[in-house]
Amino acid sequence: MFKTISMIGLGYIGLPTATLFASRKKKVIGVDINQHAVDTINQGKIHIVEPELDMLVHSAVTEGYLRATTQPEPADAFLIAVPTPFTDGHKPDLSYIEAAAKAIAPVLVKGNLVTLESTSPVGTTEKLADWLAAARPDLSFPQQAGEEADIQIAYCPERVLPGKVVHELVANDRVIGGMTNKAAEMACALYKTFVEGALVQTNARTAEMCKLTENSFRDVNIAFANELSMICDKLDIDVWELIRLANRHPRVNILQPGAGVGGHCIAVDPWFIVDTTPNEARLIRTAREVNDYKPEWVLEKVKAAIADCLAQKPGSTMADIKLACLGLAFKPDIDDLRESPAVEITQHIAQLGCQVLAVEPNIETLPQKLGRPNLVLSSLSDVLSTADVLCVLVKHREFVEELANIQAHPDVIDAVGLLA
Ligand code: SAJ
Repeated sequence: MFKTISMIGLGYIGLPTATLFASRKKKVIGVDINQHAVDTINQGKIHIVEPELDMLVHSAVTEGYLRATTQPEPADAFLIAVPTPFTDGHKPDLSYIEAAAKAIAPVLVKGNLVTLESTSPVGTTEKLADWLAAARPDLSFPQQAGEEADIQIAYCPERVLPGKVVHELVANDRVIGGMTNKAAEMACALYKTFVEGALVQTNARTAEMCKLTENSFRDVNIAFANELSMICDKLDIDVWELIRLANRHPRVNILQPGAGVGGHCIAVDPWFIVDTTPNEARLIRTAREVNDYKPEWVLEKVKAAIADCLAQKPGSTMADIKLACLGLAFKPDIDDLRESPAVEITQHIAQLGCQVLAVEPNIETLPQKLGRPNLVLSSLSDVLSTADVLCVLVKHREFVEELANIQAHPDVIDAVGLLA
């Protein structure tokens, strides 16, 4: 049914998905507005970091199954995996989806399937259908012709973990939300090309809500752990021991407190629910607020430690204090610093005026936004002997391996339970 597949958006989800179709010998046309990404992919290389992906892209391109371009071309199925960020005030920004709809509309033909993969507020698939219908009055769409529509439309969210994308794209179950039954059937047939997990059919609105629910579930549970960490600090109780003990109950499974919630999904998606149903989504909103507050709370701990250092060294100034931040990534063992609470905390510490030594084993140079004279990238061994205070912000493997040495340091703020 699907000889040619077009993927609109070749980012963290679009490129691996396009490549898996190509690896199953489908002709795949990848479309992206980023010329650099298009050129890199056409050379058989990748512009993002994801294990296994480089080899897969290289063979897909050299064998002629995957090709990237900036202009959409006709295909049997179109998948849209473009960003859905939020604007100020936590309002979802659907402009990338709208632009993708306008870009593919001219090349649609009767019999095509369009599936949206981007995490989206409930009702977005219907909006996509409206944008397409407005651009192509000569074709019929599900909101007009239902099962008989010329173009069928479905919502099929991804649920893969960065760092394990290739494996999880193949292995995870997938929710397939059709605007019609026919759309769901067609989308199932499409994803069966490479998905080994179950393909579970529902309607588009439920599938949209399902994606938001999964990430909100995790956010609410992390917020519970973060709130416990702040309560326990007040009560002088070791939260890590507390959670270990509570989790011995057969029906209790508390997640881990940290420096805050980062990444592009869990800290964003719950706002899409809050935005649509602000009066009802009270717990989901509060969880977001608790998690967003956690970096500020860690910063207060750092300020108190610096004040202690200054008190112990009479005559010293802020510029004399050396503070090491262990970890910058948004979670352990990845190099991704975007939307990272550790970066946010490190920036604020640097603004205090002390010398900041950032230790991030997964990067070679500091990103531009961290470029300040009093902030340098250092090695763990250096900071162990030179820093006045260590602040552990991410539980990277390299820090766990050096646990004994970190533990031996006289002044450690541990936001992630490394020492627990
Ligand atoms: N975190 C904690 N404590 C924990 C677990 C996580 O503080 O116990 C923090 C992490 O340090 C990180 C943030 O939460 O800053 C998010 O990390 P994560 O590993 O929970 O999730 P992501 O953002 O890498 O990926 C999530 C996943 N969703 C769920 O687990 C429900 C993934 O399956 C989704 O596909 C992805 O969002 C997405 O694209 O939506």
